[in-house]
Amino acid sequence: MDPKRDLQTASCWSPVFVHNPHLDAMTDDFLYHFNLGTKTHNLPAMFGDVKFVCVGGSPWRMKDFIEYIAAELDMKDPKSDYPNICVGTDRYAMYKVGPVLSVSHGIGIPSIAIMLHELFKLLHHANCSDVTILRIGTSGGIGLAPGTVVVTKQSVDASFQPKFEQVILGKMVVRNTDLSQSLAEELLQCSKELNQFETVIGNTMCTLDFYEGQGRLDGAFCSYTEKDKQDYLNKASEAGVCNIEMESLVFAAMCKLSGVRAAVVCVTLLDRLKGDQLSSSHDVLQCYQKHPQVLAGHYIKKQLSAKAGPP
Ligand code: R2B
Ligand code: URA
Repeated sequence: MDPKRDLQTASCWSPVFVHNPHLDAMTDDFLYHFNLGTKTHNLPAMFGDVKFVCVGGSPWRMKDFIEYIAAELDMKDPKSDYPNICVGTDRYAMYKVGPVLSVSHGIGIPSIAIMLHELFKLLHHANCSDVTILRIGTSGGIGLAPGTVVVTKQSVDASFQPKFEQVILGKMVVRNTDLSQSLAEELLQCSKELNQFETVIGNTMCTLDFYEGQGRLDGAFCSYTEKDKQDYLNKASEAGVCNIEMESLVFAAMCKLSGVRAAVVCVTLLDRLKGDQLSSSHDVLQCYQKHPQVLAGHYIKKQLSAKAGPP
């Protein structure tokens, strides 16, 4: 690997960047969808020690994750039920234990993009440094056994292109979706150490919709055949796509802009070559959804013990 292409691995002090000159002129900044603000909250005191941020679609799953990581890090507080830090809003949920922050992002690019704008400002206002961010989520797999975890090599759009396009002031802006390759390799190594479930590194296709956008045959509308669907998914597979989800493009683009090391770790809930419906039992799906949490937990524990040095 060319070290110049993976500058995020540099071990020097690395802040969370925001690139917005207008912020300097603001005397206070209210993060509306978190219901947190620089005037109303002491953000450095609340969040200054954050080193790992895990984000995922569902608020329940992110609460589940904070309970899991608290137990893994021996930081469980018998008196605390891990209150949602974003009280007074039901847009996103946020939980914290020690250096780990767990935040929900809802479904789709617009939802996660809004959350990430406010998250990066929060980390910036809190003077956080050397932050790693993981999206721990779910996806549909292509030719993989359900339960397999895919660590994203590159996030691609529905035409298999590694770019995130957004209209800003009426003009198309194209952003790079590179993720840290070294972090992806470290996560793969963690999975080998755990030896609990299959993990692969591959491309992840990010779509704007769960049904027609992912070539499903079971939406309210569909104008293509089963063969058209199979041809499309096979083309995606030939382009290196291992799984399909709905947030990784903007996640990768925004993490790159803010200079934080980032990875996308999604479990596959079904094999899309075999079907479209998520009809496995609740227990089976719950079990699959634990896989990214377990992998993130192992990675975080390993990083913290490496930092603490030998006992
Ligand atoms: C995976 O699962 C959700 C859709 O069910 C979406 O947020 C995603 O990326
Ligand atoms: N999430 C998706 O976006 N697609 C799937 O098929 C499963 C989960």
